[in-house]
Amino acid sequence: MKKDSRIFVAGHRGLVGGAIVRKLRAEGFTKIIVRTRAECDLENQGAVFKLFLEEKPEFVFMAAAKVGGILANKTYPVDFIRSNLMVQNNIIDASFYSGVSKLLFLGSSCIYPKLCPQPIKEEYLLTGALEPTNEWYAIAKIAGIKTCQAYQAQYGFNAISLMPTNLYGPGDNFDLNSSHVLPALIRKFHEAKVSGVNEVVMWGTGTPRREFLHVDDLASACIHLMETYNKSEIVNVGTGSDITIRELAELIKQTVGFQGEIVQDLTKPDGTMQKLLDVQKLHGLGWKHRVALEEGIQTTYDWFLDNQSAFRR
Ligand code: GFB
Repeated sequence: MKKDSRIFVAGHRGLVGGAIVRKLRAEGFTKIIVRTRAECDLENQGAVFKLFLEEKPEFVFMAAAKVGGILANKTYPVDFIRSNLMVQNNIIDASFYSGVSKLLFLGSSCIYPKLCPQPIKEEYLLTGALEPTNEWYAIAKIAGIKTCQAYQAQYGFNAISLMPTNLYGPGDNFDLNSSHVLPALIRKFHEAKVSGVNEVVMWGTGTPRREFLHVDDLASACIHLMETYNKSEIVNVGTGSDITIRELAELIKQTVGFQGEIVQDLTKPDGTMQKLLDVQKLHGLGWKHRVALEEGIQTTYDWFLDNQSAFRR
């Protein structure tokens, strides 16, 4: 990419898209194309093709997706499979037909089998059954990977696919029903602290393990691999270490300064017990994460405090 390359970031208002735009601007890229949902409904094929033919982007970061935590995925399977299939097909097709030089597609660690050796290597994809709570999203993302690989095989279109682990950071979703665990617990501990409530509810047993990558690190990896990686095989993007949900809750409790008790809601699903990514391939491509979890939780809490009016119930 040149500093004046035309770069489209799909999903720029989301956690990932926002971080990619911030990073591109910080690195001096000057022609970053973005569109709100009102300006271009990415589920509408005609609108997406019109945008691509008018704007002629050279590079595309595909950070637009219908995302959510375990409860949202379990509750709205139609939304997760249908919207993601429509959006990614429109963007991948329009990228190829409008002459984009390179597309970066973002999947997720949930594409891997529920039960597979840990840490998870890229070649474990499609070797076993998926985690039921998010198989709809996972199938959509696997279809996106395969579509990129098909365009590369049949037409030589330069489309690469990255598989990030669980993400967090500024711009995250803090809605308690649809969010992921880390932002949800930040909000729960903070609201309990300020309201004097003595208990915070943690979903499930707290025994599942999760790996957490700060979204600014992911943005850095996306730009690095957009510049350097040109194969269709998928690449995991993570930190290579994980903790239990209970340990995460204790970490967030300490960061927020909550003094009360953590109680379990066993009516909520645990989901997969572990999904630690093997990051040897990523490290071999010259990139490693920088933000430590403790530091990332603190800066994310700081961001939440500065923006919490947006999340008031
Ligand atoms: O982050 P999370 O919603 O998604 O849940 P997944 C992770 C773990 O945290 C589960 C527990 O075991 C939850 O039961 N947990 C504890 C909580 N308290 C809470 C809480 O207050 N809120 C939430 N949300 N969880 C997602 C997939 O799975 O991973 C997505 O559903 C995506 O599709 C994402 O792939 C990366 O990590 O289980």
